[in-house]
Amino acid sequence: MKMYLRLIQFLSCCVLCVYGWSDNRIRKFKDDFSFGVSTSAYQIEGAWNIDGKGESIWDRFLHNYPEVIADGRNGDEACNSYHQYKRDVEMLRELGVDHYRFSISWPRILPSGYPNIINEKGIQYYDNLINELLKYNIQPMVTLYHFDLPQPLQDLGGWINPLSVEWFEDFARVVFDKYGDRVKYWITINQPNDVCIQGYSGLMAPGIVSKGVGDYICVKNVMLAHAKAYRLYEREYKKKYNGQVGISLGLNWAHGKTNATENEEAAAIYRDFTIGLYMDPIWSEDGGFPRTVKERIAKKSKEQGFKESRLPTLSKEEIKLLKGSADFLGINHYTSFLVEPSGQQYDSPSIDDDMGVKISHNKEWRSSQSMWLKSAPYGIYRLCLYLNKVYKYPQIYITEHGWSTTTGLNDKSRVTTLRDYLSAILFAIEDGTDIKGYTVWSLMDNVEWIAGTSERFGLYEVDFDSKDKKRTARLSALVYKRIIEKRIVENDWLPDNWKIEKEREEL
Ligand code: GBH
Repeated sequence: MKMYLRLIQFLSCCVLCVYGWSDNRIRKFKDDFSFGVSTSAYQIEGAWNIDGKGESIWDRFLHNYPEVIADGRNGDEACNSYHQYKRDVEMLRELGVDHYRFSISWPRILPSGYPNIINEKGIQYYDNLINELLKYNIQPMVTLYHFDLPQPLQDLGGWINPLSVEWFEDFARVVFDKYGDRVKYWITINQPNDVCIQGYSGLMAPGIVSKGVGDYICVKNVMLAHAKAYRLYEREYKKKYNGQVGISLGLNWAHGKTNATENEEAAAIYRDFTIGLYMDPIWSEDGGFPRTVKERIAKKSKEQGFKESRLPTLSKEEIKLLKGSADFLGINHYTSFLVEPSGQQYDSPSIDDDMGVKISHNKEWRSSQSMWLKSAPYGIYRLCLYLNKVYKYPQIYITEHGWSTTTGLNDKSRVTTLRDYLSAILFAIEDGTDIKGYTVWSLMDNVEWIAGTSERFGLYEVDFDSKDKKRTARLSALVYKRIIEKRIVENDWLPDNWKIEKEREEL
C-alpha cells in the first residue's frame, strides 16, 4: 500500500516537473518548520571551575579516569563557549537557523545542587546567551539536564536517591523563574536511557556499575523528575509564559535481522526496552511501563532470587503524574539496528540479559567515525510511522541527529547523511507525522564524552589546540545553510567557492 502511494507520489512529481509547475506540498519544508542545531553545556562550555561553577559528575568522572577518554581531552576547556558565546551566536546567524538547542549546567547555577546558593555569574551567562539569541530572532530551546549532575548530589546517591525527583524540581523552578519570560521551548531531560542504562554500566558518569538494578531505579526517578518539572511549569508558569515543555528521548529504529518470527519477536522486545520504557509512561493510553518489559524483568528477577522485580513499580499517583506530561516529543535519532535472539548466558543481571537479544548493523550501511553510528535513513521514517501508530500521532521535534567524521572541512559524508535523513523526514511528514522541527547535532565539534574529540560531529570544525578554540565552517555548514534558506533538499548543490576549491584540488 505504502509503496503504491510512493509510486503515485513519484509519478505525480514527474508530471508536475514536466508541466513546469510545482506543488509546494511535495518535497518542501513549510515556512514554519523550525531548523536548528544542538549542543550541551559540558561538551562546549569549558570554564569548568570558573566564576563559581560547582563540580559535575562529568568533571569528577573524567578527572578521576582520564584513561577512559579516547584522545585524553576532557571538558575542562572544551570549546570555551563560556567566553565565546558571541562567536557561537554569530555562527548560528551564518547558518540562518530558527532555533538553537543548548543545555544549562546545573552546577554552574547551583554549585551545591540545591537552590541555597545561586551563582549569579552562572545565571548571567545564560541570560547573556538567551538575550543574544533573541536579538537575532533565534529561538532558544533549552535542555535542563544533559548528563551533568552536580557532584554533591551524586555523593547523596544521585538519581538512585528518590529525593532526586525533588532536587530536579527545585532546580527547574530556579531556571523557569530566571528565563521563563524569554524561553518558550523547554526540554527537561536528555536521553533518560543514557543517563541511566549507560550511566550505570560504567561507560558514562557517574561511572558506577549497577547493571539491571541501579539503572532501573534511575529510570524510574528520572522519569518522575521529568514529570514533576512538567507539572510545575503547567501549574505555575504556563499561563504567564505560554511555553512548551517536552523531553528528548534517544530513539533508534530496530527491526528483525530477517523476517523470521524469532527475529521479529526479538526486535519487538528490543523496541519495548528502548522505546516503550520511556514512551509508554507519557504517551500510552494506560500509562506506566510497558507490560512486556515489566513481565520479563519480574520473571528473571524471580529466577535470580530477588524478592521483588528489579524494575521498580510506579504507584497509581505516579502513573497519573507521568501520563500526558509532555507538550512535545523530542527525538534524538542517530542510527538503526537489526535484531535477533542472543542465546547468550549471563552470570549477573543486566538489561542485556533481560532483553536476551543481539543487535547489529547491516554491513551495507555507510560508516561514520563512531562504531555505533551507521547511516540507515529509512530508519527515521519507519520510527516515525511506528510512533504514530502506537502513540497516536505525537507532536515531534527531532532534537538531535548527526554524523561523525575525522578532522577536515570537506565533510561530504555528513552532507550526504543530512540530505538522506532530511528526505526521509519529508516522507514521514507527507505520510502524516507531525514533525515541527529538526536539529543537527552539532553546531560545532565538541567533547564527545568518553570519545573526547576523536569523533567530530560539528557543522563547524573546532581547532582545540588554538587559544581561542577557532571555529571554521565545514562544507556541511554551507549546505545546511542553503537547505534552511530554500526549504528543499537539493542533492547536487555545492557552494560556488567550494566548486572552485575542488577545481583547484584537481589541478
Ligand atoms: C548523543 O547520544 C548525545 O545526546 C550527545 O550528547 C552526543 O554528543 C551525541 O550522542 C554524539 O556522541 O561508547 O560505544 O557504548 C546519542 C546516543 C548513546 C551514542 C551512547 C553513543 C555510546 C556508544 N549515544 N553511545 S559506546
